[in-house]
Amino acid sequence: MSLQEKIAELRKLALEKLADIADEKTLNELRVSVLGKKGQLTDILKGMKDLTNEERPKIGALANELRDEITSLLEDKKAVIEAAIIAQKLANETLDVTLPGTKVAKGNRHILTQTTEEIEDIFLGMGYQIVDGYEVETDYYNFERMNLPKDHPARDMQDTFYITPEILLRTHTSPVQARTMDAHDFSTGPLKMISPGRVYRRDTDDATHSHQFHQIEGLVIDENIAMSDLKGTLDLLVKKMFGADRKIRLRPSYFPFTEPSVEADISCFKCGGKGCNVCKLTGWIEVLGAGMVHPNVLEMAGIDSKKYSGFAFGLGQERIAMLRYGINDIRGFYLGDARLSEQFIG
Ligand code: FA5
Repeated sequence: MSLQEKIAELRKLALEKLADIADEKTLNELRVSVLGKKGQLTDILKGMKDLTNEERPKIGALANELRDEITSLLEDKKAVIEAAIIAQKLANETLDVTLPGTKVAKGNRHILTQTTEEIEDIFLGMGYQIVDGYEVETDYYNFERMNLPKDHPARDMQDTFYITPEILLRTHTSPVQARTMDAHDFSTGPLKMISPGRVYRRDTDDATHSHQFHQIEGLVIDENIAMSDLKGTLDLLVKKMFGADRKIRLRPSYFPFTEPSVEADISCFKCGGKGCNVCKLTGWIEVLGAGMVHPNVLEMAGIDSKKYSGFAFGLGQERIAMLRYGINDIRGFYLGDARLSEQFIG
């Protein structure tokens, strides 16, 4: 076959292949195999050395023509393939703006946070200030200033986690009472405060006890504060939180920092008062301790106990939330299971 025929044959084959190609990779392979340095055209042109001087420029011109033609066809094909890719992409990515959007999951405050904030609102409405305390406390404020000297047997009721013999994780929010009394200037008016926060105890965990839980301390000090003020305040709190029909029971109790002292129970949400595993067969769940501030506690803060009196209370938010929402195991609050919070949107 002459070189001229070989070039014509290569052209025919290249055009046939080109017609079938639909992707860039195969297109590139064709370019390399026909026009590349080691391609078929170069191979054919190796035969030029055997041509006569007259034939050589003719064949050279034919080879150049073929190179130009194939190069231009390859470029055209490349443009067609690229346009097809873009068209395909556009078709795939078509947006139907009428479709409903993907829902973004909204976060929700933990049920204990909601309970705390609700109680805060009730007391803010009665003119109380909200005070922050320290979770890491001194033995002095946690116990001694609460009328619990070092050897007092009632310390056993609130055994805790000690960091040093003098520094501990507070067992209750009551130390905030002493700190607030120290800071209060009675010439500006009565002291009315609540203080929410985390407390810690070496308690055995069960359905209603946790070694870490939340309390809200309340304290009112002024002239002529009486037990009836405490009762009225607790009554209002329970009615606002649970409704007028929920029963509250005050029973005499003992706290070294109040005299007299009471404990307040609310009728069990699960059995309605008949007795069950949640209320330990008593029909009641204890929610708070309270009483009239002990004169020793006032005097230790430099407050004249002949002139001033006050009441204080400490309630457990977990117990309040359990009663309110019928949650029957306190440990559920701390598992971090979002399904709990999702039930109580607020
Ligand atoms: C006290 O902690 C006193 N500081 C309360 C107080 C304040 C009395 C001011 C008088 C004046 P008590 O140990 O009873 O008291 O705890 C108060 C409340 O915290 C309980 O009624 C209960 O609701 C909650 N509580 C106590 N221990 C636990 C626990 N381990 N787990 C969950 N809640 C608890």
